[in-house]
Amino acid sequence: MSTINSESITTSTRTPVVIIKPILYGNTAKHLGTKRDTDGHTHKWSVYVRSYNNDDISTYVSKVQFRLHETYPNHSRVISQAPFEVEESGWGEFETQITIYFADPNEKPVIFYHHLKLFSTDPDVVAGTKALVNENYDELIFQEPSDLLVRLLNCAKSLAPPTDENLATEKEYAVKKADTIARIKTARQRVRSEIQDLTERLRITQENIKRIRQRSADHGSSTNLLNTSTHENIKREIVD
Ligand code: SLL
Repeated sequence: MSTINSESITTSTRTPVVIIKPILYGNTAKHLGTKRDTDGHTHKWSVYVRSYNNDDISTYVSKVQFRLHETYPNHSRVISQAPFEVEESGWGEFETQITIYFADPNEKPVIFYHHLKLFSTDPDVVAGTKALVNENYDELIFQEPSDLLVRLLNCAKSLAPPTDENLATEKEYAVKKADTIARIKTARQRVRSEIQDLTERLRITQENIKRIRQRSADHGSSTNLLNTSTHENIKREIVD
């Protein structure tokens, strides 16, 4: 008698669990006004990772490593509690490597890069009256997270009620999202009509070839070889 492993049945028919957490990462920078005599620094800046909707990501993020430029002392900065942010000053822009580690050590850390921007052509930023914000939206996608991680992901509470600034950011990203979707739709439409065009040209060419083959079979010599003028005709018809 054969036995059925009930566990394998449950696993294979279960809907895969996917949890998505939207995040913001980037940097702000402010001109100091002058070049500092002691170290030549011109800007104060901060680089950060936070939740897009102001949730407390520290429930499921154990630490974030920010790899700064090697000109900084201790250039690997590890932050193990919220806010996941490094505040510094400096004189130059560079690529920061950001690694997010999760509360479940079996979950692979996520590594990405951010260009730490200091300079802008906005006159208010140049004058130091407005901070530069160079921020990106992204999503952490957890495929089949462990039960432990699912619990932690689902209990990420809001840090505070949304501020005007949060709401403004959300609106800005909603506009960007709508714009991106519209551009993807236009591009898809263009690709679709190019494919239709090419398919039609292919169909016409195939028909021409078939017609010419047929004609050459009807009029061909007994050896079934095409003479030079037939070759010329074929070429002309395919090009047309
Ligand atoms: C550049 N490739 O040349 C870049 C490097 C490095 C910025 C920029 C160090 C501050 C300090 C600092 O601002 N490094 O520790 O003095 O523009």
